[in-house]
Amino acid sequence: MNKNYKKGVAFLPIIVVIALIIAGIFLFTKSDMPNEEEGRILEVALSQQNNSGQEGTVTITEETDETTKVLVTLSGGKEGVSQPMHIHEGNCEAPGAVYIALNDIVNGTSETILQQYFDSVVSKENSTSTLIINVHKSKEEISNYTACGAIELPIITSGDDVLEGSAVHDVEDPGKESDEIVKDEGVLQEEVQEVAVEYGDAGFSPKRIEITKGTTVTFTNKSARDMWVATDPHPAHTGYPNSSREKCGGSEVSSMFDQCGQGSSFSFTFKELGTWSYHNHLRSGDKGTIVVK
Ligand SMILES: [Cu+2]
Repeated sequence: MNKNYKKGVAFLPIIVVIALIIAGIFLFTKSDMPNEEEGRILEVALSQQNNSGQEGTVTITEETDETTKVLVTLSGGKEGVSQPMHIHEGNCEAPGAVYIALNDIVNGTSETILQQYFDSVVSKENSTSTLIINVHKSKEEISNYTACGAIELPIITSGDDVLEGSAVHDVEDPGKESDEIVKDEGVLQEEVQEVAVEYGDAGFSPKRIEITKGTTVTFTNKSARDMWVATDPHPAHTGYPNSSREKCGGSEVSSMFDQCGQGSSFSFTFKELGTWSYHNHLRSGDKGTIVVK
């Protein structure tokens, strides 16, 4: 019996203990995950901008009928003045494009019922940008911002009704990899469901996968060719609901199963049940199938 072998045996109990601890953490985390029936709530604090003296709270609530309610209270506004507000990409210092328009704030409150899933309100698919909620001074002075707050992901606790956001941006290492991680963690599932599909020289692998609704599939190009993942049929890309190659570059891109251009990876969250065949638009004979159950 050599020395190294003995060493290995001595370490065995330690390895078993570590494995048990990891299993324990996993089980604990799982039982702590929010239940879809519970209805998630995310609160975002609005801080004043440009010395407006306005501050408040946005409460985003997941409703049981697959809609999402956005309730806003804001102090310091002028009576009777309508203040437009939106969810933007970017950050409070440099707001980007408008993502979702909310109803104007009048006399300190605004309520908007959005006909879309909670997840798609608090995070934007296929985007690594953070989202912010922004209040404008008035319709006339739309470029003057008076209050702003960032939507921070992921939602990490579920013990109480109110879930608190926690930014993961500072925790991860900077760089492209971390953007991916942030984006993936931003997908708020009951359980984080992610599946990887590789595109190699022999095509997509695995060629067929079965997933549950809400699963995010990430396609990664490991081939020598370019990859542009798109729903069948080629070249129209109209198979997956709401998809069409003609709509690439438009506002509905995030809900389309179409990469809309070549890239080394593409992540898409499947919310529609069905059997969805797809192809590499740049080599349409390379095909795959995603079954969403
Ligand atoms: Cu195509």
